[in-house]
Amino acid sequence: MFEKILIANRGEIALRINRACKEMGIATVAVHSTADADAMHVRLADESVCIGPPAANQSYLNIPAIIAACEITGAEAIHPGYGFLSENAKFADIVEEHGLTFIGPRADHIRMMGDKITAKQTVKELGIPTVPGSDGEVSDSDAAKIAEEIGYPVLIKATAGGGGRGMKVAQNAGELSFALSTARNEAKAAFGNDTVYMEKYLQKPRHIEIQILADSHGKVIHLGERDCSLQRRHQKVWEEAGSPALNSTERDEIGGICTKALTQLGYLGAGTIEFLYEDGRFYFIEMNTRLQVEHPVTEAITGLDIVREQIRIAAGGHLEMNQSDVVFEGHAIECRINAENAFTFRPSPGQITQFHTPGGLGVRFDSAIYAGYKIPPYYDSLAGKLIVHARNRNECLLRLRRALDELVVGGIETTIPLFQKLVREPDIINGDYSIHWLEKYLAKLGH
Ligand code: MV4
Repeated sequence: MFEKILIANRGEIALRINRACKEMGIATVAVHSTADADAMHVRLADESVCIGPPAANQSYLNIPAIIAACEITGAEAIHPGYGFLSENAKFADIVEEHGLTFIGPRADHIRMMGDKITAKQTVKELGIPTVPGSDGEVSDSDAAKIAEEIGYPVLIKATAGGGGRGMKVAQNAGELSFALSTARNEAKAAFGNDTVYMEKYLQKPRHIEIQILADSHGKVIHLGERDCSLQRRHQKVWEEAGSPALNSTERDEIGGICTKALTQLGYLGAGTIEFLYEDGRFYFIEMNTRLQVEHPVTEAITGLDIVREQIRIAAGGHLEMNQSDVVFEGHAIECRINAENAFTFRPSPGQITQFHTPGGLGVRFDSAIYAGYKIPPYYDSLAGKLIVHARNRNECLLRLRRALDELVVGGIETTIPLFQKLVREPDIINGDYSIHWLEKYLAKLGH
């Protein structure tokens, strides 16, 4: 096992990784920008190294500085968390070239899943269901013919995309050439690559993703699904495990398809296969080759520590459990407490004047903020995650109401008032929502 790990991240996820390391007897190194000198992740790690000025591209994305921090401190492995360098295949290669271990998938798999056309073709060949569409790249000249074959509405997506950028719907043949050119222009501007592909546009799906763990000895297991349909502008707001829409037969079936596919692929580490789910059918959209923000809801219902498993896998260890040892108990919901206005989502960085976290049975609060801490304006606005677990979904919602009432974050605006309303909405209580529900709801409120 590693003796010392460098955590190449900040905020709540750096604390989450630090906790797993401490429980495994592993020493930790924090890295930080000059804006984060008084951040909690720096205080809790055994050692810390300043790696640059506030701007992320000069600090948390500064590969030479992070490699140098490993060499100075003698850290043997790097956990990248999520965001920043976590899905950067070049970084994973550089880490390994320096004789260090990247705690994550192999660089080739990160690269493969980063290209959405390659990802889709690969998983399709491995038996994962995909959205009907163009077989790979679509040219301006074939587009109309392919669209007629699959039927309108169609969606144009960028191969370098993800997270919704460079995506355009064409409702009919008349809208096709405009959708193609705007998708290409956006993709070129955002990613320097104007390659696009086409899919049938699913009108009212849910977003359901499967959590996978794979060790270096060929064992792959799934930890069930998370329903992340409540999003605004491709930012998840509320996540649940399990999905209110799935039964255990459907869960076992899609989980089995995913584990079989990733076994054949020789995948390593934690991964998430994202699907759209509509009318009882799953359609692959993307695979994430990292630890995800919403991993705690899966931990709550399985009792597993996903970060601990990532570290054990990276050190060459065996997964301790078989699929039959994974038992799903109860229901979990996560609310993302952002430093933002609850209804406009306008960022609200600044000083935390009051802070009180909820507690009690089935309540977890993952956060790096503290009373007196000043949230800097340079990074994302996630200030904390409230995760609630109970024996069933109804009890989970009641517990969530109670926990939200205990939570106090003063001095800045947060998304807490939004969750106070959501837990009282009939559609939410009934689990009756698609990927468009939250934006429609906010529009109805006048935002
Ligand atoms: C789609 C879709 C409908 N049909 N693909 C958005 C981000 C990217 N990961 C995939 N996305 C979508 N792909 C087809 N064929 C609708 C979306 C989509 C979406 C997906 C998940 C969660 C929220 C979303 C919000 C708008 C659109």
